[in-house]
Amino acid sequence: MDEVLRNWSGEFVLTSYDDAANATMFIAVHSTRLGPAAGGTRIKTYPTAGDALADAARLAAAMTLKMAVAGLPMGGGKSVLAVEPEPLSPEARHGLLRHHAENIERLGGRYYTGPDMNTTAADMDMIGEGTGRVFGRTPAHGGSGSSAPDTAVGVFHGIQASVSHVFGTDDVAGRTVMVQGTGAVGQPLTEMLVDAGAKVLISDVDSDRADEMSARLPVLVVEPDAVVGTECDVYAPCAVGGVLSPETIPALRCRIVAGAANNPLSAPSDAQLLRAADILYAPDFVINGGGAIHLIGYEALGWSSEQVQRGIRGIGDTLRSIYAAARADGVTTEEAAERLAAARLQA
Ligand code: NAD
Ligand code: PPY
Repeated sequence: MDEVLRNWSGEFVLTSYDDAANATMFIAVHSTRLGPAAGGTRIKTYPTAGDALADAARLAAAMTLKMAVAGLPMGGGKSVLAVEPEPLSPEARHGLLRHHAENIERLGGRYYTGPDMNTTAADMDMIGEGTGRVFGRTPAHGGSGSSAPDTAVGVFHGIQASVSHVFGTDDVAGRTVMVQGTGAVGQPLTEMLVDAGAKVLISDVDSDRADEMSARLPVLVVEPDAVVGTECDVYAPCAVGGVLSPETIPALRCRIVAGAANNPLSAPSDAQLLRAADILYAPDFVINGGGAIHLIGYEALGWSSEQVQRGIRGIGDTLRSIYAAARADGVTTEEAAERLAAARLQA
């Protein structure tokens, strides 16, 4: 844990333990430079508490970049509730989320939460019983509902911008796209790609999900362990992080990586490996910003749906300028995106 904190550029971490749920709780606040920190609450099982802290710290840092690049007046934070492998009872989950709400209140407005992996709008309603500092509640509880469909819209614009950079036209018709993970983001993304005439391959470790999609859409199902070696124009990781590593990058048979997954690089140096392999990489904190634009736009800035959609379309334009800057400066797209974020953070 000390190594994680020594190498982290963030402001502070609140830690606590929930006895009833047997859960170690972290709220990592990376930066409040542009406004109060915001970022989702992830419920997950980790090998050690140190791994959970490392995940929270890295995800919070990515939120700082995400807000800066999207031009949102918020900083970066993330919460991780590290649970045991056994499923939580509904009572223990409710108690854990209420405890989390108390911790958010203790931070006095320096951190706002929202949904992330394994948390839903209904979970945000429970957090909302104890704090108003929560985005993404159900509309019945005054929130803007799930941000996942708008995250998918942003990824779709990002795929178009990436295809345009590599192939000279942003038309995805006839392009082969591999969507890894057909969950809350992967499903609507697959539907948009099919509507636009792309050849879509899907994969999910939950085979029922993949089968349900292939029964109603013209898509082909790929086994989870075959995703990396599958030939395609665009690989869209929309499941877990860490899928791009020194082990997987040499096996990729795609021209573009552009998907929703947070932290798909196993380490920052993987961006260099992708560049050397002539694979265009859409930085995660740029292409998956649609959810943050939805949550902050509707709930903190009072935007109309036109304003939110304009913001989400901007993801494509931002990626185009990042790709142009990376080419002009001879750096990775990750480096070009980080420079854009740094300029906004210093302004
Ligand atoms: P989700 O939990 O709804 O869906 C993830 C899907 O991936 C599930 O169906 C799961 O079975 C599948 N999966 C897990 N491991 C897999 C593997 N190895 N191979 C194939 N499938 C696998 O999550 P989501 O909300 O769709 O989010 C997807 C990713 O996008 C996550 O990394 C999340 O952090 C990121 N993200 C989501 C949002 C949002 O608005 N939901 C915003 C920004 C980033
Ligand atoms: C993410 O986009 O990665 C999130 O964590 C979702 C989010 C965005 C903005 C505020 C709260 C949660």
